[in-house]
Amino acid sequence: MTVMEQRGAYQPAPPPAWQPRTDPAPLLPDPEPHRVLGTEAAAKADPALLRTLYTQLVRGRRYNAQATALTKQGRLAVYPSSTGQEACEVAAALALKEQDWLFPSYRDTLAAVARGVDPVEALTLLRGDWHTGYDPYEHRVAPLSTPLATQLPHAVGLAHAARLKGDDVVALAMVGDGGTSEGDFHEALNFAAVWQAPVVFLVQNNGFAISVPLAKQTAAPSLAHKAVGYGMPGRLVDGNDAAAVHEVLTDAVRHARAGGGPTLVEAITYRVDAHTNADDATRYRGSAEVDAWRDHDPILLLERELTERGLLDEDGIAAARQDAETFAAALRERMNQDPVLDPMDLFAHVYAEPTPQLLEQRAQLRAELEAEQTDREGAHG
Ligand SMILES: Cc1ncc(C[n+]2csc(CCOP(=O)(O)OP(=O)(O)O)c2C)c(N)n1
Ligand SMILES: [Mg+2]
Repeated sequence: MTVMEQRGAYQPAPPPAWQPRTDPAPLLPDPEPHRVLGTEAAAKADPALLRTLYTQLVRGRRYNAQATALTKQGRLAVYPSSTGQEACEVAAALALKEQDWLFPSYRDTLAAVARGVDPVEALTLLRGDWHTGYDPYEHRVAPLSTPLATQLPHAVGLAHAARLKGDDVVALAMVGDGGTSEGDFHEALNFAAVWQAPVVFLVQNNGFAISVPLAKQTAAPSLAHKAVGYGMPGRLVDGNDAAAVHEVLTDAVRHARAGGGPTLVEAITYRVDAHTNADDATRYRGSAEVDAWRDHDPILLLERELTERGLLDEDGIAAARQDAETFAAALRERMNQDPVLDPMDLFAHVYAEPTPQLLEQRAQLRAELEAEQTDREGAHG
């Protein structure tokens, strides 16, 4: 059969199924990162919220410094600091309601703490003691995820399931700029948009994935633009402007809660410290860049706004610092106590039904521990 003999009228355009299904224009991120502090919009911001953000940011900065110091004292194995990123960390926690879920990455201990997780329990993983030292259900904070982006499909699954059950739950999942190159990022965003799951993705674009700068990570116009390809809105926000991050995340959470589906938020921020205490950032970036970001520091921005509006004075600043010192001192004291660990716990919570190999190894370890105990008693007796 020739083309001329085929039945039907000739249609140069493909049938409707091939037409774009969504107008991409409303999904596109704003051309410039959204800002509140230092703009006219700040006058509308709630003073109580700004004060809370300020206190939490000051405390968060001190928490980061204390945790980093604990690595040097051998009390923590490793700490990925969020110094410079405290606005994102705190705003993420405050944007959620009690019944919602937070899905943090390894850098987001502070977000977990700002949501109420015990600061020592939040560091258990980084101490090398337990995989997750806190009960994820208590404050609805999923385990800090070290494998990049794996927390994102988990967040989508939880949010989708909650929606099917009719529960009023939104999941907020945090990921780094490097994490957006992972397959899990793609799968999570695709499922979230197709299912219209109540999820908010917060990408903290802190400029680096260890030593890899953003320019080598992606050729996308921005990370927020990636949202459009999946059919969800992308938002771009100044990640060091705590009021702006809080506003954008609160809007996205509200949108998700109302059945409007997921949003991808890219917060432009900067990792002031090295990747972790084990990394030397001077090998791949200059101090001028770091200094430029220090001038756009999240605490500085908030302090300037609050003092200019007469909402904060020297006493207020001193009180916030004192609160942070008290918090850090309590953390330090508790972290300086040796944890009581039972080696037999190695075999707990791995499988619901332990494998024969695990049972054998468990018996072997128990026998060794008992032999050691007998030796010790013999030596003392
Ligand atoms: C699946 C996976 N691949 C590689 C790594 C090793 N790794 C740990 S952190 C990191 C960089 C991640 O950068 P980014 O997502 O920007 O987060 P940031 O550390 O800047 O917060 C890499 C590649 C990992 N943890 N998981
Ligand atoms: Mg990064």
